[in-house]
Amino acid sequence: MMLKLYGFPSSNYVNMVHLALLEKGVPFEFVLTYPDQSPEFLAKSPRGKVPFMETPNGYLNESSVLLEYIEEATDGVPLLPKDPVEKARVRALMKELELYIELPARSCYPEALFGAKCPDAIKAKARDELIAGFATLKRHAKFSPYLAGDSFTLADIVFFYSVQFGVSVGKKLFEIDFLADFPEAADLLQRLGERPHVQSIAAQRAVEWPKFIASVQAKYGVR
Ligand SMILES: N[C@@H](CCC(=O)N[C@@H](CS)C(=O)NCC(=O)O)C(=O)O
Repeated sequence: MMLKLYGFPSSNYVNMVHLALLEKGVPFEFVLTYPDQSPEFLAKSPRGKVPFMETPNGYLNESSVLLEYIEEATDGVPLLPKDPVEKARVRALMKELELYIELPARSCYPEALFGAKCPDAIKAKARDELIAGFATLKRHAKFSPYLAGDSFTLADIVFFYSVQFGVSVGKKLFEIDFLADFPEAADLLQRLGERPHVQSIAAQRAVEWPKFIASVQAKYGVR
């Protein structure tokens, strides 16, 4: 059975897993799916979220777990180093990006994307966390020339989606340009953006994006 990835193209988390499959050259099927809380959906993805995957041995969920599963269970271009310490270093970067950039940015995403008001206390917390998150990345990432060293890894995939999101939240909500004094990150974003698979995912996202924004606006009662 071919692996199936369930999700929609406007989701950063879905795109990370989608990009890993494409970069590895693993055969898979993309099944356009929007999250919901129905019993049928929750039986496949227990928190009602995408992405999730169907494997020959059942369903799996959580993007970081899917990235690791794809790496371990399939052939193709390796996206993690073999050496346990080097591998742990890549995983540390992935975790820092998720916990300290993606998640704080996400806490304010309705305001960042379409102006629904985010409570001030949450905004203040997100601002502090994002500042610390970008400082962490600056300290830890190698940019030589990829995030964790000389080869493209899963950390570059998480970096590409989470950092762009963090930068856009910084600009829209806090008037902070997190790339202004971080040319290495700006340069890596640009180089990653030129990869053909990144561009094909971006093209699919661009088609769906207006519809996605309209649906979340409806959900938040904006406009
Ligand atoms: N921790 C999850 C987060 C996934 C996530 O938040 N997905 C969003 C789409 S970008 C979703 O399905 N949201 C629906 C919901 O929260 O009800 C992961 O890494 O897979």
